[in-house]
Amino acid sequence: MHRREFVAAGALGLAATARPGVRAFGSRRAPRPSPAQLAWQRRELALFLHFGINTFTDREWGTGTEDPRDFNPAALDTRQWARAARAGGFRTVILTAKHHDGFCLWPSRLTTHSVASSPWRQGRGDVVRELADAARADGLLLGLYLSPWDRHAPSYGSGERYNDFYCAQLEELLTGYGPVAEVWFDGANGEGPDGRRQQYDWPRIHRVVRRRQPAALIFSDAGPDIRWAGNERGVAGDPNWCTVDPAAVPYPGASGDGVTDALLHGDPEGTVWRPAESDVSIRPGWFWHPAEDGQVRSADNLLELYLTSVGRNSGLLLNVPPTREGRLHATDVERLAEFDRRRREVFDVDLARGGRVSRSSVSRDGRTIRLECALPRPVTFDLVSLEEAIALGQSIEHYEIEFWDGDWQRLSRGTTIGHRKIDRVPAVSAGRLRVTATSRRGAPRLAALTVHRLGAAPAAGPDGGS
Ligand code: FUL
Repeated sequence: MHRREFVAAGALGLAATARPGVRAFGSRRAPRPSPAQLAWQRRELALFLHFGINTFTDREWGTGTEDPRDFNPAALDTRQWARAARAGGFRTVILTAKHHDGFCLWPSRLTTHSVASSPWRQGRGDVVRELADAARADGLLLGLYLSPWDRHAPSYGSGERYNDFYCAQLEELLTGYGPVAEVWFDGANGEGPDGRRQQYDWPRIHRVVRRRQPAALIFSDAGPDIRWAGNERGVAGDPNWCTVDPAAVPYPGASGDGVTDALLHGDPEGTVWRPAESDVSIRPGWFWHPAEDGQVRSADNLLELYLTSVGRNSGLLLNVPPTREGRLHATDVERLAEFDRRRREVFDVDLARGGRVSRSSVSRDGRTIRLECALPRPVTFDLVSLEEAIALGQSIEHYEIEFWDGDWQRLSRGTTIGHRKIDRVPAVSAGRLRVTATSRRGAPRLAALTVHRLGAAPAAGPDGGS
């Protein structure tokens, strides 16, 4: 079904039958995305780049005692990273400016534990600068991850003193490199040199971002703008609401009853708009390890991740770690391009294109809409994708899709939709489809129904092989 026709027909159907007295959103205004959050969700894909001293020591978490002289990516080429990201269909690149080991990929004035103490470019290099330039040249947005846990900083665990240091580093990053679209925080919180745990001053940290980069979105378990999806497997919850109860995950790294569920599913009654981002690596580790060169996810496996993240109303943040040379590995680059080709093959072809809404009805209470769609010819498909017009909020809480086979047969049903909900269904041939959507919060705002052919089920193993 062509998106424009569907929106028009759906909207017409609703307008014609809207009943007086049906309040659009109950008694309070439902949370809606900011324009930046909406644009973020429509971009769908971001590329994560874990790169740093760990790349050279073959570790996942450095200790903070590493020698900066180990950092020497002889062939560093951020243009190659950007090209690979673009070729994969990614719109944003997010770099680990500093990971838990405290080594800075930019020459921070606040520490000597940085690229400035390395032999790379005779100590005059700046990976953040090179990536910012490459991203701009290729029309990509830039995101930065600044680990709050710093195993090198002597002040870590001291409270205010470390917060001063951390906020000053954040200022450097947010003032020196042009626009930053996403600032990525995790809640990692280890022990400082004297065994003390650092109390992060999150309100202050957020104020730095708001002041220096008012257009940037802040990611963490606890948002405030984008929330963690609750696991690092690329599998968002179902249902997955963009709305949350902010008290359910009060700060990044919070644990306890209900936190994972709150991250996975959001909350239909939530008072804050905070869509989920699924971070997952193309390899077993986040950083590059030569031993994992044979364990890069296949394109089909990446497509599977797309279905379980974007197809469940989440963003997909896929990590592709640069090698010791400072380039993305040829295998990873090839998989990204192949992923793009497969994704387009499946999703650029809407088999319902040219279809029209032949009948539409709205229930007496205005909460349920039913649309019957006639396709130009019977088609065979095994994926159904629904989109909700979320600019006004996410409100659909039940849907059902049926196809005509002498009578109406259920194909799929589910709860919430959001930006996008993709359901894998048994392959069927049909020329007529029917979708019913219900919302307790006012007229359901379906934006699109498209159908696609995936073919053979993608492999599910992390290496794409099993
Ligand atoms: C976590 C870190 O501990 C991992 O090393 C990785 O960076 C992941 C994306 O976030 O908090």
